[in-house]
Amino acid sequence: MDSKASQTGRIVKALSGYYYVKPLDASSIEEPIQCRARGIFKKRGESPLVGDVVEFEETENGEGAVNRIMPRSSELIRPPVANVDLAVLVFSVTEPALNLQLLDKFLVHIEHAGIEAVLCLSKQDLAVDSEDAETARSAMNDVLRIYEPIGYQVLVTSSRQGEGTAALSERLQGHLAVFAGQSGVGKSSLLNALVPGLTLETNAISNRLGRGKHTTRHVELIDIGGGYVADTPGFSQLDFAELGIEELGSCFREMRELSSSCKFRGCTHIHEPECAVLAALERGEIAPSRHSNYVLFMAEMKEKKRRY
Ligand SMILES: Nc1nc2c(ncn2[C@@H]2O[C@H](COP(=O)(O)OP(=O)(O)OP(=O)(O)O)[C@@H](O)[C@H]2O)c(=O)[nH]1
Ligand SMILES: [Mg+2]
Ligand SMILES: [Zn+2]
Repeated sequence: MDSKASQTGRIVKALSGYYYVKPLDASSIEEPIQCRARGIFKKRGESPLVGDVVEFEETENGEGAVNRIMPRSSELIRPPVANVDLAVLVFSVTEPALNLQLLDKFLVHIEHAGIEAVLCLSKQDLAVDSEDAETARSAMNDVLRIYEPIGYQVLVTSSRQGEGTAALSERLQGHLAVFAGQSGVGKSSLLNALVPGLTLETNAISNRLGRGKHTTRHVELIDIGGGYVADTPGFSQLDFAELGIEELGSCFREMRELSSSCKFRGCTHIHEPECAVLAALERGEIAPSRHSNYVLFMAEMKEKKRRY
């Protein structure tokens, strides 16, 4: 084939100024081509992202050059990945302990980005057999009880025992998914369980800090055969920088649906009379933890606004 011919591929990794591009028709085991980005991008203030579909051509010595970035369907800032269409929020049933506040924060970001979400409860084996088995089981049941009724799919997995990994793999088909979650919840371990022969580095939680130390350091797309997954160091510093206060309510999907029935337009669902959300909360149709996290995030956002 003419080495100058333009090809279409996907950036699967970015490292030290290089972009690693896999031709769209390549098999899942094929090595990506190491490419430089054309100077034109820098001039335009654009920069290729992992996940981008690009036009590239092969240059000398097996390397290539990225010529054009195709329009993106979505763009995450942290982690920096383009074209993500599914977020798998990974939370371990214990080690580290399940944190509903963090889970709701992730969901706010994902709803805001307009990306589909699946909740993955990892380390299920620890809910059967560990010192914290009882706490882990109750955390697991809470998640199923709160999130399934509002339309989030919940998958329970154990990388250690292979439980639920086939179902997860099936869910990922045809998607570019991002695995997000606190350090140490088992994101890389899950990917290793999904892809035969894959050996991403994993690490035990630092006991002293009670949390992981981000074993995974850069963003990379893993070809799972029929889909891509971005293993990421987690959404490390989640804040609400990109979100307007008036948008928060719409990021809680059960509240979004009810808000058109509130008496006041722009109702904050905190103190207003004839608020459909507060009424549903009263009737036990909205989980108290969801509403209280909403109130908390609202306060956090107001506080931030005051400080700047
Ligand atoms: N019991 C049990 N332990 C697990 C399971 N999956 C992962 N672990 C352990 O949890 C620890 C953290 O796993 P990782 O896969 O490195 O976690 P991570 O989410 O990729 O962490 P970062 O890369 O730091 O964000 C390791 O010690 C794993 O052996 C599981 O299904 N069951
Ligand atoms: Mg990892
Ligand atoms: Zn309201």
